[in-house]
Amino acid sequence: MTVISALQRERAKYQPKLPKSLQGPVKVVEGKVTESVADQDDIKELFPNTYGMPVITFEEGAEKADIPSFNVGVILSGGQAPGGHNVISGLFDSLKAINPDNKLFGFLGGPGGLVDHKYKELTAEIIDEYRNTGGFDIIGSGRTKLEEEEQFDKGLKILKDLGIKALVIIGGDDSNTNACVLAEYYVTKKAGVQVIGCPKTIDGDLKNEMIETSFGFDTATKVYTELIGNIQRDANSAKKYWHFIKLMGRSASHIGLECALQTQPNITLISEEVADKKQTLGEIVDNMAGIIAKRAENGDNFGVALIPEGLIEFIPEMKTLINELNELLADGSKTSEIFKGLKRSFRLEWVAKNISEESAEVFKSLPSGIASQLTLDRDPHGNVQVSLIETEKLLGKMVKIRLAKMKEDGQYPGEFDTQYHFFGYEGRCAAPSNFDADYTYSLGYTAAVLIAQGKTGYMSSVRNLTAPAHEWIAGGVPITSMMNMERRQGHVKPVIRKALVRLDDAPYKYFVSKRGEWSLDTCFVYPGPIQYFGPSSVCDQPSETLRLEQNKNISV
Ligand code: FBP
Repeated sequence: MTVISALQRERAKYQPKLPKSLQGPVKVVEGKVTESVADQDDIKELFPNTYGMPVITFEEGAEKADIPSFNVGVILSGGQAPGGHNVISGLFDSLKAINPDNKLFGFLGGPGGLVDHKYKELTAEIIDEYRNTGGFDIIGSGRTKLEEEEQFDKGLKILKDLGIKALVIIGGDDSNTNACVLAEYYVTKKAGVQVIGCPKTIDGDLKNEMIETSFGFDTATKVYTELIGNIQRDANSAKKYWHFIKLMGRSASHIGLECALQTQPNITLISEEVADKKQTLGEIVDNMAGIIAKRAENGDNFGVALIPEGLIEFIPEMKTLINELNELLADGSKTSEIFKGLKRSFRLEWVAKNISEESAEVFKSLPSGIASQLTLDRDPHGNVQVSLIETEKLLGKMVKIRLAKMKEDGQYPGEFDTQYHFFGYEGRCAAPSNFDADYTYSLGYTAAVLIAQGKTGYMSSVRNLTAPAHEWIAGGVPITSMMNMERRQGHVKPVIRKALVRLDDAPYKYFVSKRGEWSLDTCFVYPGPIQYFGPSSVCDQPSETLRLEQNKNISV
C-alpha cells in the first residue's frame, strides 16, 4: 500500500491553471516563418522538411473540432526536473479533451525505452497518482542519445505496433536536438509519426525569445534558496564558518545567479563573467580571498560563497584542458581504450603526456583528486560530468593557501574555516511550485493541441510567464529555429544553442549593481520553504530571473 503525506494528499487536489486559449476550443494562428539562430544554410540543408516553419500561437476558438482518435507516446529524457509529471498529466487531459478515445503510452527509462520497446499505457488511474508530484518515476528517465538511424527505425517499429501518431520528448537542449533530428527523419521516411519537444531542465539554459524558461528551474532554485537561507542564518549565528556552496547547472550559471538574487550571499561566481574576463583560477582565488579579508577587517570571519558547478569549464586554461581531455577520452576512441586499460596509478601521468604542454602544466598543478575527477567517464552526450568535480573544495583549499600567505604579509587579520556543500539532487525532484505545476501542465496541454493540428518538429511553448496564468500565450516554435552548428565530440553538429547567462541582460546587471554591498555587509535574505497554499504574492511568484528579464521589479 502506498502511504502519502498530508501535504501530498492536499497537493494532489491542486488544479493547475491554464492559459485562457487552452480552456476551450482552440484557434491556431500561424506567425512569421522562422530562421535558425545561426548557420542558416547548413541547418536548412540538414532539415529540409522542418526548417523555416512558422511560429504557432493559440487563441480562443469558437467551436470544438471533430478529431478522430489517435495514440501518443511520451518520453522523459535526461536529468529530473520538477513538473515532469504535470507535463504528462496536462498532455493526458488535453488528449482526452480532444477525443476521449485517445490513448497515451509512456516509454520507460528514457529514450532507451523507445528503442528497446519498453512501455506502458498511462491510464487515468496512473495519471491521478502522479498529479502535482515531483520526480520522473511515473515512467522513469534516462540519458540514452537518440541519434542513430537504427534507433529511429527500431523506435518506429513499436510506434507503428502501438498505432502511435506522435511522440512527445520532454528534455533539455540535447534531447530536443535529437527530437528535431527524429522529426525530420520520420518526415523524410514518410513514417506518419510527428515529434514534439518540451523544454525541461533545472539548469535554465534552454530558453530564447519564444521559450521564456525551461521547467523545473523555478522549483529547484526555490529549494536551493531555502537551503542557502538556512545556511546563511547558521553562518550569521555561529559566525565561524565560510560556507562554500556548489550549485548544479552543468554549463550556465542561471541557478547560481537566481539563488544570489534571492538570498544575497557574500560571493557568487558567475562562470560566464569568468570566461568574458578571461579570469585565471589564480585570479578567481585572489578575488575571493580579497572579499574574505575585507570582511575579516570588520570582524566577520564568516560568509557564504556560491559556486556554479560548470565554473571549471569556463576558466580559459581549464576549458582548453577539458577540450583536450574530451577528445583524448571520447567514448569509443582508441586513446580512451588505452586509458581505461592502464592501472589507476599510471593514468594521470599518461594523460599529462598525451595532451599539449600548456594543458599538461595546468593538469599537473591541480590536486590529484580534482585531476582524476576530470578524467571520469563523460555522459552519453560527451559532456564532462561537472556534478562529480569538487570545485568548491578546490577553491576552498586554494583560498586557504592564499589567505595564509596574506596573513604572513600582514594583509589578513582573520580566521578561515570552511564547510562545503553541493546542492543539486536536493532540488530536482521536489514537488513543483505553483508556477512549475501550472507551466508544465500548460506545456503538456499545448503539446497535445500541436499534435492534433498535425505539427511536427515543434517545441511546446508557453509565454508571457510573469503575467497571471490565464494571460499566458500558448503555441509552438519550430525547433530548427533554435539551432546552430557546434563542435561536439570531435564533429561539427547541428544543436540547439545553449542559453548562457547574458552579461548585458537585466538579471546579471542587477546582481552586479548589488554584489559589492552584499559582499561586505551581511545582507542575507532567508526565503524559507516553497509555499503551495496561501496568498498569490507568496505562492505564484515566478523566478527573479524571469521578473528582471521581463522588466518587472525584483520581489526581494
Ligand atoms: P539535464 O540537462 O538533463 O536536465 O540535467 C541537468 C543536471 O541536473 C545538471 O545540472 C547536472 O550537471 C546533471 O544533470 C547531473 O546529471 P546526472 O543526473 O546524470 O548525475
